[in-house]
Amino acid sequence: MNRWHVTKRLLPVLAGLMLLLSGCGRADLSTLNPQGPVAEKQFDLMKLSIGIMALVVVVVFAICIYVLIRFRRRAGDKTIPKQVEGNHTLEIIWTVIPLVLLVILGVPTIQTVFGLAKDYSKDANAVQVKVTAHLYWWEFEYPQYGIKTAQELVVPTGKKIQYELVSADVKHSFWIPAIGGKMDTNPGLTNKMFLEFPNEGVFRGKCAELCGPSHAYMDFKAKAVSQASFDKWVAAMKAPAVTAADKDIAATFEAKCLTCHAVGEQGQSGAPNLTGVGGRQTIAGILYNSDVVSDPQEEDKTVEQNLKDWITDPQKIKPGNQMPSAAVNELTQEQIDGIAKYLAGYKLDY
Ligand code: HEC
Ligand SMILES: [Cu+2]
Repeated sequence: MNRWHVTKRLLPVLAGLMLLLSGCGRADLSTLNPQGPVAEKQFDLMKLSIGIMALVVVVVFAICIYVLIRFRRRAGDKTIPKQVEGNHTLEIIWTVIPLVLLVILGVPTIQTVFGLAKDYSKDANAVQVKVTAHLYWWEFEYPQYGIKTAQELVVPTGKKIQYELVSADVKHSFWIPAIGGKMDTNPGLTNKMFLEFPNEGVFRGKCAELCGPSHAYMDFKAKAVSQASFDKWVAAMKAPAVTAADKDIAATFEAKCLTCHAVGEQGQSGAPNLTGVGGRQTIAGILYNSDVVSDPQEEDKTVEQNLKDWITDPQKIKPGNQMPSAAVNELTQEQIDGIAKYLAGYKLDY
């Protein structure tokens, strides 16, 4: 096969790769399109290290190719080339250059790493959030306000958000690619990190540590809103819980669901707090609600339908998660529909 043939075959592969990579850079998802100062600093480090590595590769390959061609053995040449073993000048050159490169790489890296490790937990202006990772959902507690939510982390723009990160079970990792991270969550050990959200918007969060069969579905959203909206949200979270209008549905919900879940102040919290769940972008972090957000890349179902699907068979959607199916919970179709309708209408105004 001649060279042109090989190139011709590689072209579609390269074109495909380009197409694939052009998907990178989504402002709500990508480290390559940072949306906050922390992610920006991390991106700067990536650019610096990739730049240095690329430079080394180019220079080394260029010298290598030049030497291969320029000093190749020509026909009839029997001489032995000049030997450079133990040449001090050369040895100093190839020791000093990597040393300089490492210093260029190391100084900003250490500066950034220590800068990003700053602790704002005593800063009265910072918003404190305690993150607890569970198989396969995220709990967000705001100790300053005495509220807890799940799957959708609501934060005000322009403030330092200081996180305390732990896990309730196995090791997970908290990551909002466009904003910053990632940081492991461990059982029994608290990690700290701060992030900043200069712009309003909804950013996608991920678990970045293989934690079980539904690891890839362990998504959450970080919703950055204005300070006024945030205050409204806090007040709405603290308001008395809204119960189902239908008495039977309210009783079923209390008996079958509030054993694990909480709405408002009632119930326990071994499961996501469901206060205002109907207004969240997703159910369980992955089922997009078409009436709250329209995302052409995701399946388009209304929040009520997503709730029905989830309550009916959560194991089908997130294998291995801790919520029992409707069959195990002994719910009739009528009860499922009633509860889904109630929760879909449970929205917070902020
Ligand atoms: C044994 C405890 C348990 C019971 C009982 C239970 N759930 Fe759950 N539920 C969970 C857990 C755990 C999750 C988180 C699953 C995950 O995402 O990994 C969850 C998730 C959910 C979610 C998604 C929440 C979100 O933030 O997106 C909804 C909605 C929900 N449950 C509704 C119900 C309803 C309605 C009932 C009663 C019919 C119920 N659950 C009964 C444990 C329970
Ligand atoms: Cu995880």
